[in-house]
Amino acid sequence: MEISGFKLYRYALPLKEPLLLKGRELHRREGVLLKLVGSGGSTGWGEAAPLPGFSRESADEAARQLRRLAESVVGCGIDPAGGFIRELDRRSLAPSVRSGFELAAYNLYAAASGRLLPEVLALRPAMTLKLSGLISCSGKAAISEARRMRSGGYEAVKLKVGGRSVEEDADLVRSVSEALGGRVRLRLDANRAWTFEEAMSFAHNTGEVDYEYIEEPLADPAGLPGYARTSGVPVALDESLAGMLPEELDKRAYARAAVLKPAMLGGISRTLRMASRAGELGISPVISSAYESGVGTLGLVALAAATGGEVPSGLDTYRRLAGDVLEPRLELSAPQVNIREMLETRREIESRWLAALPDEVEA
Ligand code: OSB
Ligand code: MG
Repeated sequence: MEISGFKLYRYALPLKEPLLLKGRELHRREGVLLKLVGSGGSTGWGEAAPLPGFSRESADEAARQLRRLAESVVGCGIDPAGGFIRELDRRSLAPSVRSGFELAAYNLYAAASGRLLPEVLALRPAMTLKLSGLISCSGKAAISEARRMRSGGYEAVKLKVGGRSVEEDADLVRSVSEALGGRVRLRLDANRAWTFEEAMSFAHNTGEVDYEYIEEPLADPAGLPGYARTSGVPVALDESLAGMLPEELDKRAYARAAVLKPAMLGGISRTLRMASRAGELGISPVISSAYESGVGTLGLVALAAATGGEVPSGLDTYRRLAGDVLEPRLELSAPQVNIREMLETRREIESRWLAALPDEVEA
């Protein structure tokens, strides 16, 4: 069986509230969907959704690259291990494009071989998945979110810091930690907001708070090993992993966790290699989302299943979408997911949010 055709769509999804990302406000989530069609009639969907403030490529650029790539694989065999995933290494593709294409290709292969996506990604994928909750607000709202997640049974909750003064952040971390009540692991994410001195001051101000790790505390990541050593704070890598080869993780064994986002790393195969290298080094691999639609999020569910499902994955960005391209929407509002049930649910692509990109028009 071979790839016999493809179709590209742009989507724009409404958000429950505007997203604040590295100082910009995002009012709609935009991206590109790719549908690959196999000669036997199977289809595979993928999503390229560069995130403003995090990705270098625009959605327009992603659509252009995705079209060129899809055109070049028409007529090729559909087994991803059979060549064309490796072939992708020879092209310079934006990470979200490679990610979206690989997802469509693996989905097509899974559909044509009558298997679920996690089953083509791993020999023995997990069939239940743990999720972490995400708190991106402040003050009373953050405390009540923390209480809700605690009583909902979450094992891990992530709180965004770095957007306030260091003292305010430390106060918020303390009160969220109290609201979580000791049994829920607290993860923090500063998104490179601090100087070394600010990060040290944060460490001193939260000395008595027990948290699992803090992602990317430093504006200058060169200081991370020194910071981890002198402060004793458990550090996780996220932005630092963009463009990194799995072998390069070896020099970063000081890290407690690696936050793995295929849209930033460049796809499923790289994310799988990164996760297994991290595991070998004692770095906890955390599959995480970046406000993907349901199509991309299902890919993340499959990846998390393929990498074990035990480390709570950060997929709570899905909750921020007020509409989705999948109908029915994914059910991700509990701390545990039954993967088989989720993946075997029949879903349609909701055309309301889509615009087809006609072949003759440059995207
Ligand atoms: O820094 O981890 C980040 C989402 C989009 C872009 C960057 C980040 C995120 C998240 C994902 O926080 C949610 C999670 O990790 O739980
Ligand atoms: Mg992060």
